Amino acid sequence: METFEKIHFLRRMIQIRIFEEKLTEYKLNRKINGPLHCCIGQEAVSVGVCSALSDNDYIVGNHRSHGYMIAKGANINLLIAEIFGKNTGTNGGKGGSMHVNDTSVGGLGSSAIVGSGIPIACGAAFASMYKDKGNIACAFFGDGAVNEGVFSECLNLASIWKLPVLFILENNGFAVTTALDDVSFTSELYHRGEPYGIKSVQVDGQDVEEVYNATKDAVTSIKHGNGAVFIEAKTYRFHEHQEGAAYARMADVGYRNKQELAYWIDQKDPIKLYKDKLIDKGLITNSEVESIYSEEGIKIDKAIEFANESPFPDNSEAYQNIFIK
Ligand SMILES: Cc1ncc(C[n+]2csc(CCOP(=O)(O)OP(=O)(O)O)c2C)c(N)n1
Repeated sequence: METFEKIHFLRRMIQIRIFEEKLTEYKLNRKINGPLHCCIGQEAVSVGVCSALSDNDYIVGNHRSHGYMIAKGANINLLIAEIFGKNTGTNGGKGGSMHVNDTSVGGLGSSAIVGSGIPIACGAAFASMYKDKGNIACAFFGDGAVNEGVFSECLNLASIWKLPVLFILENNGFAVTTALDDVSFTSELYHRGEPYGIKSVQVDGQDVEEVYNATKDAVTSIKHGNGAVFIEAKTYRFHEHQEGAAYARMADVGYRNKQELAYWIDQKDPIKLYKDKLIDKGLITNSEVESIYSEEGIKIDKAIEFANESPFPDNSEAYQNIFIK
C-alpha cells in the first residue's frame, strides 16, 4: 500500500470523527430534530471497507451510516444538510440522520429498520449479476441484525445464487443495551456464515489496514464469480446508542461496565492506533496530523454553515418523491 493511501485512511477516519463530534454538540444543544447515531470508535470499519470498493460498487447502510457514506465519498455538505432536515440534503431533508445517502457514490440508502439493508443489497447484487455489470453490493449491519430471520434467509439465497454481495457485520457487542453474549450462542459471529457455505472471516475492526486487506481479498473473490463473502469486524461503540436520548443516559450507568468502555477508548481507538503506527514508521509527523485535524475541522464547519443557511423543505414538497406515478 502506498503512503498516500495510508494517509488518506487516517484523514478519512479523522473526518468522520470530527463530523460526528460536531454534530453531537448540535444534537445535545437540541439543534437537530430526530435521532443521531454515531459510529465514533468504529471508523476503521467504514474506511477500511469503503476504500476497497470501487466507485460503482453499491453500499446499503443502517441507522448508523454517517461513516459509510463519508468513507464512500459522499458530499459532506449535503449529508449535514440532510441531518439538519434542510431541502439541500441528500434526501431533500426528509430522511435525516438514519436515512443519509448519496446515490452518486453508490449509496442505495440507509434505513432505521434493523436488518433491512441485507435483502436490499442482495437484490442489487442479483441485478448486477443479471445485467452482467461487474459491480458488487455491500450490506453493513450490526450484531443486532444477525438474530433476525432476514439474515439467515439472505445468506442462504446469496449462497445458492452465488450473488456478488459482501456482508459486513460490525460487531460492537451491543444492540442498544442488549449485550451480544445474552442473546447469541457464540460471540464469534463469523461462524454464523459458515453453515451457508459462505466464506466467512473475522477481522480486528480497530485496525483499518486489516479491514481494508480483508475487504480487498473479498471483493476480488466476489468479482471472480465465487459468490458472497461475510466479514465480521470486531469493534466497539464509544458513545451511547444514540446521542442524548433519555434511555441512553440511563444506559450509561447500566449495561456496560465503565472499565471496559475506558479500555476501548484508551487502548483501542482506531484513529490513535493508526496515527501512532504511521508516526512510528516515519510516514507522517505529529504536526502533519495536527494539520489534518484543522483542515478537516474547517471543512466540517463550512458544511455546517452551508446546512444552517439552507432552507427547510417547503410544505408543498411534503408529498413529493413518495409515490411513483
Ligand atoms: C426490525 C427492528 N427491530 C428493532 C428496532 C429497534 N432498534 C433500533 S437500533 C437497534 C439496535 C441495533 O443494534 P445493532 O444491529 O447491533 O447495531 P448498532 O446499533 O450496534 O450499530 C434496535 C433494536 C428496529 N429499528 N428495527
